[in-house]
Amino acid sequence: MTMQERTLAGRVVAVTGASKGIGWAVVEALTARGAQVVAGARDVSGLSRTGAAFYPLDVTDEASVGAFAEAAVQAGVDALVNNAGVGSFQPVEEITLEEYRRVMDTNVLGTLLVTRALIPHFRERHARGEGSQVVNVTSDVSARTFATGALYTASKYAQRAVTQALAAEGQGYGLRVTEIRPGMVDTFFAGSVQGEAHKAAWLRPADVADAVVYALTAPTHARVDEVLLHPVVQEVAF
Ligand code: NJP
Repeated sequence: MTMQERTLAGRVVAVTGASKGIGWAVVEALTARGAQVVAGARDVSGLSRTGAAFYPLDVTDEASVGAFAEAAVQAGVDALVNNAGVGSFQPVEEITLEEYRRVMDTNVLGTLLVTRALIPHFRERHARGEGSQVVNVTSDVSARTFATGALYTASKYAQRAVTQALAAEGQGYGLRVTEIRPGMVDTFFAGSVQGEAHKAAWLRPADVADAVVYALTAPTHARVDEVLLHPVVQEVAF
């Protein structure tokens, strides 16, 4: 099956961090293949795309997550893409409490809150004989670390742990869980600007979106547990 043949017609997918970078590319890729997308980010002003409905969402805020989940359930969501995330890089001695909370709350608590809010719905789907999917965009560094990476990789190791535990639990209620681990991607990540010259050889957001499409269109007897992808200019590491 080529990527073009991987249709998502009839599918309803909730995407977090959907306003730019990888999340926006996921919205484009999913709607292009016929999915209905429930898209959330803190600032969704001015965003529109045929097939997508945009909602203000702060994944660190339980009430905001509740409203987003309600919209997703109303739409008949069958898959969730936890993509919202922030990057932050500094030596251990410079990590502030405020920055710790911002990064851990967004990357770990955010994943937990949005997922938790949809599990009752996914269980109901299972009771009706329908499966569901969760795709978590973590990082190539969700299982290795480096100098200045303490805070970010702590959050991504934790997000990977949540992903793997969810996969084990979800097997009991028809949930297939995928971890997407991208290396360097040209986005607005960690305060950078998309399109900067030094990122020309990095992955494009669409490359990561293709991996999300791959996971979501896998045949129902197959579970894509993990996808690790890097630009060829990045060192080989696992
Ligand atoms: O970053 P960026 P990416 N609640 O900054 C949203 C991982 N990753 O696309 O809320 C809800 O262009 C934000 O919107 P807004 C990374 O860890 C990347 O690169 O309005 N949404 C925007 O839509 C992350 O998990 C690289 O500010 C929140 C989006 O998230 C994922 O890829 C490498 C939010 C961020 O767009 C997407 O990041 C890697 C909140 N509280 C892993 N806070 C890379 N780019 O190189 C932020 O290994 N957002």
